[in-house]
Amino acid sequence: MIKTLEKIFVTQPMLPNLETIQEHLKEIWSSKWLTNMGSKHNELENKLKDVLKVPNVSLFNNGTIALLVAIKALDLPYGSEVITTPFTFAATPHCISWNGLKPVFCDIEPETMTIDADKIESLITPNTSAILGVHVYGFPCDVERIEKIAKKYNLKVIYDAAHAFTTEINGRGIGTFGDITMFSFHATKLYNTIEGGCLTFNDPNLVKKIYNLRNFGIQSEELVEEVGINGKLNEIQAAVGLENLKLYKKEQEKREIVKQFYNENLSKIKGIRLPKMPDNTTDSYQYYPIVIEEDYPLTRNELYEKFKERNILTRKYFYPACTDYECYKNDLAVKLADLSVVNDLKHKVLCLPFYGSLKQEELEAILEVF
Ligand code: T4K
Repeated sequence: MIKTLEKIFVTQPMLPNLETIQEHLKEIWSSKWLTNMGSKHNELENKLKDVLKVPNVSLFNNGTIALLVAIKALDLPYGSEVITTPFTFAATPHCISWNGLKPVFCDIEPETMTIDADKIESLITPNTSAILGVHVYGFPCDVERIEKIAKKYNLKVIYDAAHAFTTEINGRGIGTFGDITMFSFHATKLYNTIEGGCLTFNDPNLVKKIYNLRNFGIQSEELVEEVGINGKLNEIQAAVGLENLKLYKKEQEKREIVKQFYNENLSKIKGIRLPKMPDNTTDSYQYYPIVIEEDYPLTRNELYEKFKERNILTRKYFYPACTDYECYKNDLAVKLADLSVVNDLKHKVLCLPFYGSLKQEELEAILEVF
């Protein structure tokens, strides 16, 4: 008998103990310093360098503004083309467009669902200035191949690591690849500051540039050097971030148990494919995507509806693909592009509920739906 449960969401935020936040609030209230690179903000920025294994971290008020600034900081020629993936959240191509650049959409790999490095070169033109890869669901892009292509054609590389908090390749922090990497700390992310995000980068010359761009381009009281924006993270959110830094490993451990439960049970079901993380890579535990193949008795949409009837709210990340959006679909390059893998997988991927506080009876109920 299938039970109807309380709603089960695709994710639930990790929340610090309320008393610890109240302590932070008292300190913030008495200091009267609420934002603009305060002490909690700076402490968090420093701590994140170790957590992410990167030399430079710049905190932001959300991942989207961080990505906008990352692209802006690289001074790409206005109107030039940035090769990216359509299998991502809207923020990725929109940040390219908001910078006055053109997103050129490349197909994805069937296993990692990241940008297909084999198909990038055929999209390069004299007008290409950068590659923007997304480590979707925490699966890493083929960073080595992308670096080689970028070197050969003198292109910048930006990574959207919104889903890849603490992912490492051979022990190296994912935020050290490419010119600049963006992480999101939105409430739906494993590690959150309610809203927030950061940029990581190796080049010390970018420190001042990114600092200025995040703060209206202001260098000092009487000097404005850049066309900047307001990307600052406030002290209350930084406090949430500091407390969540103490909790994220435990949350990852709990998600590992959920992952093992799913892996064990779903690998036995014909027609359900479990995409595999490359061997040398650590999981960020952000999402648990499955692929509903043709030999499963239901389509992905039918399975999604069946879950919904039972109050289990899975998500079709990323359907529609960005190339289906009204603002991109009529572009001639999109109409002519080979996007066969994206156009197949966008109908097949489903993200299952994935968070540490999922109870055993909820996991059993999820399994019963298959
Ligand atoms: N690049 C990529 C690849 C991204 O995935 C994202 C964001 C970005 C860039 C941009 O980063 P940010 O600017 O957001 O930092 C959510 C998030 O809003 C978005 O951050 C995220 N990607 C995207 C994949 O997912 P929705 O529209 O699915 O969110 P929503 O409100 O439907 O939430 C999903 C579920 O999470 C809810 O059903 C319940 C749960 N939830 C959500 C919130 C907001 C909670 O339990 N508590 C909450 O406070 O976009």
